[in-house]
Amino acid sequence: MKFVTTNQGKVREAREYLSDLTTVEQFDYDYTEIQSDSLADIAAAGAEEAYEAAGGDDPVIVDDAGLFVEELDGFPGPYSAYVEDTLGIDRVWELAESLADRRAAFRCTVAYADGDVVETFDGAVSGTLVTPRGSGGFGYDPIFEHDGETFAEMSTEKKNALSHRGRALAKLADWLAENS
Ligand code: ITT
Ligand code: NA
Repeated sequence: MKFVTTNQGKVREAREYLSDLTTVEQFDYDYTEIQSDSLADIAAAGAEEAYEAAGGDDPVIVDDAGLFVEELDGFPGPYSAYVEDTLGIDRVWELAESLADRRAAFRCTVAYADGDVVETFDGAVSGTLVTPRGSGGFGYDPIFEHDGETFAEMSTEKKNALSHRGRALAKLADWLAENS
């Protein structure tokens, strides 16, 4: 299976999760992200496009994810990559520090396409925004704390066992086991 993404961190996590079922090869391609509030709609449209772009032979997955801050009505959500690229997580933390309520969630939709079907699998995890800590993971991991540890302080195994992506990949793994 091909994981169509520009993000190696996502691939590392998916490999760890799916290695018993299938190989996961990165196809480094920036699929078109449609403008939508729904990660599932973005991922499903992306998977269809990515399947063709990747050659139309192997099944593909794409993963659209974001950080949803409670007090900001879910912002940056689907715009998380743009916010990370323009501000960086240190400045996101400076903004979050001024909030009374620092609860947030990571959400993710993994979409699978094989030329016949498109299936989507959602995952979410709640946490709190904190001063950056840790050097593992990627993206917003250093400022996202769950149960006393930031995601950047956890091993990949531990993050996968708890994370939005791990939960979505677990659903994909169950579906693959039943349908392929
Ligand atoms: P793609 O090529 O797969 O799109 P991307 O990094 O642009 O890679 P998204 O469009 O899904 O990914 O944007 C997600 C944003 O949320 C981006 O800023 C990521 O760094 C961040 N993000 C996603 N999953 C994360 C995780 O598990 N931990 C920390 N940050 C995460
Ligand atoms: Na992207």
